[in-house]
Amino acid sequence: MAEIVAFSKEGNIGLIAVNNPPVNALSQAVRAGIKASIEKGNADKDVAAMIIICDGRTFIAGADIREFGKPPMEPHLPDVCHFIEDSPKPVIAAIHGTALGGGLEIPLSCHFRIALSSAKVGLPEVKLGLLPGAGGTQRLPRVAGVQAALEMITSGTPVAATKAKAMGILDEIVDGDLKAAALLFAKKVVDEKRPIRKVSSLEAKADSPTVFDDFAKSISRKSRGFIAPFKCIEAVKAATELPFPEGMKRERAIFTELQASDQSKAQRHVFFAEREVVRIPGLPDDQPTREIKSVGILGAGTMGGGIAMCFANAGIPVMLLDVKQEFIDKGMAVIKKNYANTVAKGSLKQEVMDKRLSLIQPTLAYEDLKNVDLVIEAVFEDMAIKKEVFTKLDAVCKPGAILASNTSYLNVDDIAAITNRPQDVMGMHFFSPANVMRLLENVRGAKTSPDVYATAMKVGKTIGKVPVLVGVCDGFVGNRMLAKRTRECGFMLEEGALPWQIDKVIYNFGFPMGPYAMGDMAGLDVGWRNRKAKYDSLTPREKANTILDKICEMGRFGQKTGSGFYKYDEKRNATPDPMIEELIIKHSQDAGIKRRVITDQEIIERAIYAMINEGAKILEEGIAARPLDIDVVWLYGYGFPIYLGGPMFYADTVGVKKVYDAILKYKDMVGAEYWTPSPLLEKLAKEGKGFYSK
Ligand code: T1G
Repeated sequence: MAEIVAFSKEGNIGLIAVNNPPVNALSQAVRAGIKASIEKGNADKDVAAMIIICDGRTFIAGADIREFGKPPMEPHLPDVCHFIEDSPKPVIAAIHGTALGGGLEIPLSCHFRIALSSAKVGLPEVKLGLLPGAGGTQRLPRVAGVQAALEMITSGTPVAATKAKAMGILDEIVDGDLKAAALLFAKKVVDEKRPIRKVSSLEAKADSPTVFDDFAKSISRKSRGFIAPFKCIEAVKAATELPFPEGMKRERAIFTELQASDQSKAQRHVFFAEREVVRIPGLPDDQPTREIKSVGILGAGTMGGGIAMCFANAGIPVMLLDVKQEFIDKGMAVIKKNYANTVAKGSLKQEVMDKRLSLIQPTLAYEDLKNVDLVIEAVFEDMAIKKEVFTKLDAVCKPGAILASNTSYLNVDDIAAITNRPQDVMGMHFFSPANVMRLLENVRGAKTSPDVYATAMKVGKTIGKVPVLVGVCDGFVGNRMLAKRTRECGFMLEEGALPWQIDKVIYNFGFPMGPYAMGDMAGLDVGWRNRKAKYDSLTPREKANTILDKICEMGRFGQKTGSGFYKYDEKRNATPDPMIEELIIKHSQDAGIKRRVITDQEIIERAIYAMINEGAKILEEGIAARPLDIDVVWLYGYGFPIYLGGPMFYADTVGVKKVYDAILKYKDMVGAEYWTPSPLLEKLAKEGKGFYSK
């Protein structure tokens, strides 16, 4: 087994090579190995300087996140960094790939830093609910300045090597053989007797007395609800006010506090869940999949066009089919406009837009789909139409082509049954706007073969989505749980709450918008149509809750009609509408419901715990294989706050027993048909366990 940190010599230069696949994370062995190698180099009289370099695809990608929450083991990373910086012989970091977190803190404690031009450096700890805990908040402002350090540390966004050099983080950019370039650089340092430069001996100067308050204000919107970004600012501020050793103590204190916080535990959970979710329990990691070299998309509407863009963006040719030329023209115009907007914003080059557009081939003929490897149908949500389309696809498409429906709730098994290839049929449910939202619910039918849904998971990753494998039921995972939140919010309107109160509570919980503002944005007619489609399956109380019907019957469909639950000015700014308040109050009177004060806490419990209970049922039924699948659906499809980790992780944070007790309370208050605890949730509560208990 190759050494995890190997020390060797090339002439009078000591080479410290880290080899800890897959990303050279700073496990205890790596930390100890680096420290031991520095000792060895300093003890060797023939060594004049040392280089820290990494094998594999990237320089160190940070502390080993898997070690968090476990008893910390020496040597601690800050001490390793001090040890490097205190080396009497020059130490040079040679960076390739992505030097992230502790992977940049190590170079910052070195005396010189060089990188390949293709490299990136960053401090993404804030995305884990942390801050750089090995001197990053103290050294980065000393080399790059306070403003740049604040931006890098609170955003967590890596910077390209060229920009990092301009910021003063890197001393040299090299190309080709990094090791050879590093040896050359080291020899220069030695021959020119360049003095040892300790970053900690530099001064971090605040650009203005209000720079920290101003910066906190500037991120308040995008960092709403998060704790770590504002703690990062505190730590950088300390670098300008305290001597280095005290600043390090301040950084360590804040890091320790954040590491123990619920938010960081949730964000670390999300980091791993997003990677684990593509692994299908029961299928081998090397499960064979089908090659997808070209795709057919049926329906050039909003969804079809967005899906077509996803594949074109990944360089996969698309045949975009619709039944009328005018639909094709409209769809292509929307795609062009979307790309043009991105080009105008400067985040896409014109030639890339042109390339992507050239990959989307519009057509009116099913015949043009005969050679594609995958078809995704995104036509009207009507079973009869879907069956007609799949009958045609079954006749035209080559054997082995995968036929997928983008349906958001129709039964995929019924669609598959209309074809002669049910094993090749499944659902691929994108979320609108499909070219933006990262969630993809891959719906495996009863007869879908494993290599088909394994292919869909792989394709999902290829087009930059976060794919989750789900089973067939009404609404799959996301919309099935959303329906419970919608129901409870609708009941609370009848019982005493108003739309703007509910929206405010759900917004403050951490969602981007409350349900009523969201409905107004999506169009109330969509929800109204769904309600009518499912009317027969509703309970008497759900049927009698006609608040949405009354609003829609007035033609108030939301933003697009100037009013819905809210009224909108010409800039679509929403204001509560007294007329809606009167309508709701009259509805309660007519329904004989005595209105009462509904607390914010009750709104959270009834909206979120109803979803958690449904999530537990989804797990019992095997519609989702793991709680992390449900969390990922809600994090990436519905904007569930990342710092709460998703509904099932949040249930564990609150305590499943507490959730269970609340469900029993609402069972009495609202009724057993809505609030009977799932057997799984009851079992976990009684055993004092959580959904993630080992
Ligand atoms: N620790 C442990 N495992 C890690 C890891 C890490 N830092 N980074 C990645 N992995 C695993 C990952 O789970 C996956 O495992 C495999 O490596 C490939 O990752 C004190 C406290 C580096 C850009 O936040 O951003 O330093 O699923 O699929 O798409 O200040 O990984 O194969 O079993 O993501 O090529 C700060 C996190 C840590 C960087 C590569 N560093 N990693 O992306 O591969 S905190 C980070 C990434 C810290 C100090 C603080 C990405 C990547 P598996 P992958 P990728």
